[in-house]
Amino acid sequence: MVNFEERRQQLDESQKILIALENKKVALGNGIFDRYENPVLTAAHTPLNWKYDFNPQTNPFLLERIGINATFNAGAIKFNGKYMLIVRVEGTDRKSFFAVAESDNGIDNFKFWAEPVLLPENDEPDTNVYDMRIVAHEDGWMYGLFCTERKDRNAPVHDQSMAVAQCGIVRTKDLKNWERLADLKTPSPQQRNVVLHPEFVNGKYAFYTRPQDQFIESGTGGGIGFGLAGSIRNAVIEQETIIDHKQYHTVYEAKNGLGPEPIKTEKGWLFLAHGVRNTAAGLRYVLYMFMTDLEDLTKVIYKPAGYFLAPEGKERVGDVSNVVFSNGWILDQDGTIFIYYASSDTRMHVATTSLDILIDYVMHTPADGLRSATAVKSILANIENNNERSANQA
Ligand code: M1P
Repeated sequence: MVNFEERRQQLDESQKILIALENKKVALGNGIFDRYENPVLTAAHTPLNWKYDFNPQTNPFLLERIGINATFNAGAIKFNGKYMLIVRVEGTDRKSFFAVAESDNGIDNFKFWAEPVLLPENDEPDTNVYDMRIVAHEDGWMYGLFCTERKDRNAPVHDQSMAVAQCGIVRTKDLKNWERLADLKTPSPQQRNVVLHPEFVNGKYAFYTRPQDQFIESGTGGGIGFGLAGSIRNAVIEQETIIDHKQYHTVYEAKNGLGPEPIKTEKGWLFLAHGVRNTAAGLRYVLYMFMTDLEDLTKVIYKPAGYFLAPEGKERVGDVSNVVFSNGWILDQDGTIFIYYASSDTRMHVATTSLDILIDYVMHTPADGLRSATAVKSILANIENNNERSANQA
């Protein structure tokens, strides 16, 4: 017979140890960012109170009654001096929902708030909600843009997987009370990875979109789009302009999508996005960066070749393996940037860097010449520079 109290204490103790774990930088990275030894959030970090009925009468074996499968794709924001993650928590029933977790230093000791977010619904209820980008807009609200997924009404009876993804919008002042606004309307039949620009553009709300023909395949759509809406309560984008296209033989060949909201720098707006390509082993998701003009947000002015961050080691394995995905980062006043990314749709990690380093990275990393020969020429130019420098020093 199970010793109820003993088991409860063991569960409590093991979770306390997990949450208290100190996170250390992995030594000698590529100089562009630092990885950390431990994930910042896993399914095991979710409160035991969500999962266990602690009444010995109704749960004499102290069984887990509600299973949590994964914690990933978190939006991020600094609020009241704390690093807040609005996490996509996924139950064992495949339903995702949002929950807030906070940390004092952004690196470790992330702790979930006592209750998950019960998101208000519109007339047509969401079947699944995920991947919130939380943005402090200059209008004074924090907006959460997320994917709302519902069954495709036109799906034939034999197909139970056809879905329609659209962008849901909520806003809050305290991350506790959420006001649901109308879903975003765009010309595209499918939308995921929609992000609100933090400033007004020509007096309008500006959005980054990702038009797609189908739920998974981008089809004739794809690319990171940009559009304006006069209202945020009933946001309608009449016209989407693609600012960053998917492209043959790149890491964003199959599709791409914006990550968190862009960061304003003196050189331009800095973007973190994900790129997807297909392989014999399935889709591979990596992160890449680019910068747009300060005045013309649709004009990409710098774009380093290839990926910025790709799944490594244990990150490569999970529910959807070979995936990294980021929809949250935080810029501190001292210029430190905390990049929150999920690996393989399973757990959350942090990488740290600085604004100066990322600006240097986007401006001075060679662009993709789109051919093997141009890749070799970049290396040869680098060797020549190094040789010249060595010769001058001799
Ligand atoms: O499974 C990888 C990712 O797939 C989707 O991203 P995208 O719309 O760019 O293909 C999303 O479902 C995302 O949540 C998930 O991490």
